[in-house]
Amino acid sequence: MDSLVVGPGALGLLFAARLRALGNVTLVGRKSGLQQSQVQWQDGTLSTLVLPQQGPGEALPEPLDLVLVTTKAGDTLQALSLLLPALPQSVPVLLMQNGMGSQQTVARAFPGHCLLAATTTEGANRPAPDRVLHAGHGETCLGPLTPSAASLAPWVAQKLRQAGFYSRTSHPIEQDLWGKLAVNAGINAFTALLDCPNGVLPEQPDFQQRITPLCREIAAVAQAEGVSLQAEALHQQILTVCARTAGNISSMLQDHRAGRSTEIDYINGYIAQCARAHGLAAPVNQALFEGVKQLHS
Ligand code: KPL
Repeated sequence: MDSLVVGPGALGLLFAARLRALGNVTLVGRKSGLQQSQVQWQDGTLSTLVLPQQGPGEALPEPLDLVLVTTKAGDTLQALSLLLPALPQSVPVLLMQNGMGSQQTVARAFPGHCLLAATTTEGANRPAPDRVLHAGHGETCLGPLTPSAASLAPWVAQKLRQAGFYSRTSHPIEQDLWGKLAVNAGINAFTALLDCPNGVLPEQPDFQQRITPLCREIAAVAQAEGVSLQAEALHQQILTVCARTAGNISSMLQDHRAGRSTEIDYINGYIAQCARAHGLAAPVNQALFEGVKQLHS
């Protein structure tokens, strides 16, 4: 059975390359033209990925058993608005975006579809447009967003395992999405504002001054959303991720440097918006959100 990967960035190409071993894979991107890509695995093996490419408005290949969506959070609804009306509602659609808010918007727009969300720590980067590097093995957690997806979640996790990704189901997936959101909220905006790799962040006075109140805000908002998250544990986790990914340029800093719009609306912006909905104050999240918006303007 065939898969469709929407959003041929580094992560999309990485998953496409592994799924290719299980069946045909078609890539859907805004711009076509990528004929082939070299995928280099962690063990140094290099393989050439040649996939059919199509634009979002074209007819879908058949039969499809999985749609994987790796678009930027801000592009997801628009990309799926063109695709989902043409897709049988029973085909599982796995959303893999940074932050939160975009997955819930898609689920509200297409409640009859079999929608799942995932968070992954697989590392991929793209040193050149036609080159993808599997930078580090991670874990992919996935779970249902719409009721019809609940029974298919184990099957999707198994398919990803067969493709070579360590993956498991999680219910409710919101707990895992919040866990990743909270870590990104403590790293990404700071790296964009301070223009530094993740590993340099803990030495920065601005980060040192704001990280404790930021973690408290995030934990309070998470709790109001029914998610259990401890401020001190989060602080520790952020420092651990900074150390583990010391040389990384965060996705937000990469977007900013490349002049692309960032995912700040779905990270600190999402937390600030949830805080308002619960009548809570989130001044540090709000300041980081506004700071990154200003960078862009
Ligand atoms: O997920 C990330 C990102 O850059 O978006 C972190 C964890 C910060 C690693 O760079």
